[in-house]
Amino acid sequence: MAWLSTEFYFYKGSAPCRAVWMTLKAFNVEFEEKNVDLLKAENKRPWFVRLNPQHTVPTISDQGCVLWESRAIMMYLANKYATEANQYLYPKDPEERGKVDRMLFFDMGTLYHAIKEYFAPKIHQGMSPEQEKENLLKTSLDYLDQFLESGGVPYLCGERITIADIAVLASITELDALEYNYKCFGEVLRWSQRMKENFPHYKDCCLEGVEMTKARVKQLEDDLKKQMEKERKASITKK
Ligand SMILES: N[C@@H](CCC(=O)N[C@@H](CS)C(=O)NCC(=O)O)C(=O)O
Repeated sequence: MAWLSTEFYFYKGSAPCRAVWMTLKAFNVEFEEKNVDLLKAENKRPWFVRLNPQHTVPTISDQGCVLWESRAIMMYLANKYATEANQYLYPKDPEERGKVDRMLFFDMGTLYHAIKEYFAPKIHQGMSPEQEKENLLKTSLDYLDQFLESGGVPYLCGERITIADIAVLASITELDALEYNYKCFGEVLRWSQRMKENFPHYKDCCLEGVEMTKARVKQLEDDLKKQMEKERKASITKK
């Protein structure tokens, strides 16, 4: 039988991909990197759509098991690859696990959702975000701040890092990439600094992707400015 490896389809400029990448590293999973360039629409190519009809990254094919949805992949990797030494990343105890799952779902449905909604015009067109959508983002960051404050522990679910911290860190790196200032959420800022200092895979899995997004947004903003200037000149000439 042919050896089936773990393939990781990803794009470094994607926050959910960074979450899965950090998780693969945290559980010491050996994997093959399969870069899918979203800017070249490689995710829409027939071979990829056959693998994942939703054509999203991250996607993994783990010994033939194909999964997408970053947080589901993270839970799967933990279920499959955790050892005694790193089981704390996704505890088995139902109450402890429930708390981790709660944060994973908060990240998906509230925090990352708010980030995506607010920044969509900037990421896709280099346009300023809609101010009214910022309220949703601020509310989500405020919730996170309160969770951290009332928890009174260094990480989201206790004394040790879990996959919930990894997922939320990935979402926060999107705020870094979009140069959004979250300093006024003091607990979030301190927790994110703690994660960046103490989680060993942060730099390798996040920094390049953050810079990619920064450069891409700058390019889009410059293109938009040039386009607007061209239209302005054209309208003057017409008059
Ligand atoms: N909820 C999904 C979101 C995945 C997602 O939307 N990925 C984006 C990149 S950040 C993507 O693949 N976009 C391309 C597309 O939807 O065609 C997850 O967490 O994995």
